[in-house]
Amino acid sequence: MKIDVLTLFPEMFDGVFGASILGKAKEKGIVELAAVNFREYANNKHNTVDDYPYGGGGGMVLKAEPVFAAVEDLMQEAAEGGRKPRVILMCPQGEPFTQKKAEELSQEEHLVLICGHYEGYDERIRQYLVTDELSIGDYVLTGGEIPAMTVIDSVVRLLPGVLGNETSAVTDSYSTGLLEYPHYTRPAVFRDWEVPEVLLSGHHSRIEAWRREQSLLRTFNRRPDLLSSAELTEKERKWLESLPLQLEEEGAAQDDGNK
Ligand code: 9D3
Repeated sequence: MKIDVLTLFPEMFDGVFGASILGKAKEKGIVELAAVNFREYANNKHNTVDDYPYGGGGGMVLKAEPVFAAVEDLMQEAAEGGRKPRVILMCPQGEPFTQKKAEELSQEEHLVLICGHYEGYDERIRQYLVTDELSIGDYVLTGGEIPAMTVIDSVVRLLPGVLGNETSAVTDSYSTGLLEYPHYTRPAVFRDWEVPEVLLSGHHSRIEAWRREQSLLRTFNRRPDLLSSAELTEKERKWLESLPLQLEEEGAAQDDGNK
């Protein structure tokens, strides 16, 4: 896979592209990552990439020309296979980025991500160049670079050969759509705080039942929005419907599960 990022701040990507899993994926030749300064494609004397909005108002608008020139140049460079890249605009108005979208993008050969720091992009970039618009969530950042890093990180870890077996992306797809249960390791008592008795019991079916219940409670308390698409048994659904709000996760399980 080839991933190009168009940005006015390519140096922001130096650390992220070089370190850890992404750095290794690059070394292994699984992914080619490049941060490209699209100011290099400005066709005017002062290398300007933005201009005042038609119709007036505050803020600057990113011009169409340098973005089209940069994307078209990158398309030609990577066009050997004849496949068109996904051209992804990082913007607050974009579709919310999800794991499903990461899986979809991980099937592509070439991604181009466009990052801006502007009040807006010339609308013709959206209309005639971009294939996807993505936001990473409902909070305001200073630009699209950190969102682009988020998308790249989540896509690259899905590429075959990037993760080891223990942390394999395949394990993700075994996931239940629920939040994870609590984990504990040694010592069994730390500052008077004990590990739940059931985990020390060696009773595998009871441990499994406790973990399932903890996952359900945690999801119920923290992310009830996930429950509608989680894989639940009829019994589990009925049990969740019977719960009061803000049930204590650990205590509730001990009261409910171990008696
Ligand atoms: C007043 C209008 N603002 C939109 C909410 C202007 C604006 C603020 C911040 C325009 C761009 C930005 C910079 N953010 C991004 O480019 C961005 C972003 C984000 O801020 N949050 C979550 N996802 C994304 S993707 C790109």
